[in-house]
Amino acid sequence: MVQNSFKYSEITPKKMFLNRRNLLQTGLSSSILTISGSLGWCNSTPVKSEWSTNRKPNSYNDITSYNNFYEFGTDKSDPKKYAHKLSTKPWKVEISGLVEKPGFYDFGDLIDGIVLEERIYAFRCVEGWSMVVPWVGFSLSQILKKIKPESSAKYVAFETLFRPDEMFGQRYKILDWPYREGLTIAEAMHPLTILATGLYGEDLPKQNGAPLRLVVPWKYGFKSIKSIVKISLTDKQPVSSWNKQNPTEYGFYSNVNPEVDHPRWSQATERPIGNGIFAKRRKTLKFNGYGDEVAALYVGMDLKKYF
Ligand SMILES: Nc1nc2c(c(=O)[nH]1)N[C@H]1C(S)=C(S)[C@@H](COP(=O)(O)O)O[C@H]1N2
Ligand SMILES: [Mo]
Repeated sequence: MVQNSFKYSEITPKKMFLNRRNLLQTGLSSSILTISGSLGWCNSTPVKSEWSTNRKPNSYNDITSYNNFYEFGTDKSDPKKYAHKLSTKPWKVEISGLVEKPGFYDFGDLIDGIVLEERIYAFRCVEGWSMVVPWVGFSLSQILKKIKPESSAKYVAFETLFRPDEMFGQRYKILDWPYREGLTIAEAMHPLTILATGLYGEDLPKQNGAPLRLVVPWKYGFKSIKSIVKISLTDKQPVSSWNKQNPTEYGFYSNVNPEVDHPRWSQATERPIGNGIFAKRRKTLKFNGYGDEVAALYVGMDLKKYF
């Protein structure tokens, strides 16, 4: 295993401590610790992946207490208060559509063998706020390789679970539930597109979309769908919940673009969360600063039309 990577079972420092103590108690410590040492136990803190930004991450508190997760209410403080009601064990993900290996995968089986990385990404919400988040995750392309899309597949569609007894927001017609999102195959295969399973080196808190959520850093935050239970490959453009709700305000592509304003507000600048309400706004960068990596995906497209 390479040095700057670590596996799902190894990311929680608490868990590692307990494992070691168990080993010590059984008296098998020396031999097993030697083996596991070579598997990276001593490298529990991942170094930045090559795709990470140099910008300073927001605090754990900022990232986990200022959220959009309408299934748990529309206030930024609601998800932290109510997301604990969601049960995430067991967790199955349905893989369907134009793939060679469809099925209901247990979360653990789906990510089995995949090496997790820390990806520090800029994150820009369509409402005008932004954060920097140290995600733990892996390129979505790794899952796609496992499930083998057929050549006719042109898009990847995602769905959040529908469970109104645990997610009280789903009892109200705020959106046409379940929350849905989609990407083109090229976007989904891009190495910057990740499925996150954690942040700050720990399992994903429920308010941030446990146990598995999408993160597409050059797009507005609403594309980064949380608590995914279904991934399907299609030949038609999938439903995107906000696009369906209000197509004149939210496009399918939703690339961060300071040159294309939202009909009701400018997208030229953003408010970084965490520095107080009077903090200086930042200029929003095209593709959220990831233009060198992703602009090639949209060559020849009119981004005012395909917003
Ligand atoms: N299922 C689901 N996913 C969702 C949302 C939601 O309401 N439901 N909100 C989106 C929006 S608008 C944003 S900005 C991000 C917020 O992610 P964060 O709370 O981890 O910062 O989640 C996105 N994913
Ligand atoms: Mo958002």
